[in-house]
Amino acid sequence: MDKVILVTGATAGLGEATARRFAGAGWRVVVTGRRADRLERLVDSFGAERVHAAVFDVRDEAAMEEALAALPEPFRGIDVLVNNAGLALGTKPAAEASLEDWRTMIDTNITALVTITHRLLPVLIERRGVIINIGSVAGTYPYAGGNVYGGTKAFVKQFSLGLRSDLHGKGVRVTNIEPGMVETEFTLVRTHGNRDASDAMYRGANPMTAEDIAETLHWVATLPPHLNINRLELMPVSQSFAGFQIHRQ
Ligand code: NDP
Ligand code: 8X3
Repeated sequence: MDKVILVTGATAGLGEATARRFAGAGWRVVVTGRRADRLERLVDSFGAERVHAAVFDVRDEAAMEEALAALPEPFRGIDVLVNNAGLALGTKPAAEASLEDWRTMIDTNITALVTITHRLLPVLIERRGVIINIGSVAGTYPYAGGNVYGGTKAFVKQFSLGLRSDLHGKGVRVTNIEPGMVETEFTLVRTHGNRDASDAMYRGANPMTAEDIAETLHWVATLPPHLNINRLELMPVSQSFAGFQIHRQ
């Protein structure tokens, strides 16, 4: 297998499960993230000929460029880009939310995502590759406290569709994956490290697993090249929709 996939945010959750799924299927995998020890664990599990660790903060364009320029030759021909690195910070209503948290979400979920996509588009076009962006149900359905997080994921959805238009005729596929609740470190990060709140979120909910999403990504990436999944929304059976809220005088 000479196919290469680059997964941003592969130190935990969806990204780590995706890296394991593809490496296990014989792909070469470039894993990225800030926590080098976790990336090294993936290299140890699958071997340096299969997994390459590129340690950088996605918001640091110079560090990203340095890491990509230093990719060993067998990992340079990227066929699949998974834009997964991202986060939510906080659940407070807009007027009480932290502006710094908002900026961190925008810098990570939007600016970094478009930066690495722009950087890798030439190789993805050359290889008639696949771009898989990790959006969210929060990009379609608003909920209280979702404010900027939902806004960033709405951007990711529309950017994905726009990329499809711009890549018309080039054979590059683009998919926006839009998961609902998946048990990962997502809520721990969102609550700034509140383990009890994170455990409470998932307790008894039978959420999706990171492996569920990794399996879906593997399916999307290995479909016949004439077939494009534009958007794919997934939820655990335990999650559904609620109605509008009405404030009465
Ligand atoms: P995790 O917190 O478990 O993983 C997030 C990953 O993103 C980590 O590998 C982290 O790496 C990486 N990351 C975050 N910020 C940066 C940064 N500045 N630079 C580099 N890497 C970064 O969460 P999930 O796996 O759940 O989240 C993955 C994606 O899935 C996100 O985009 C999230 O919005 C989305 N999503 C999650 C859902 C859920 O319910 N869990 C549902 C819908 C979408 P490190 O900290 O080591 O740098
Ligand atoms: C994560 C899903 O519903 O917590 O994107 O916003 S949700």
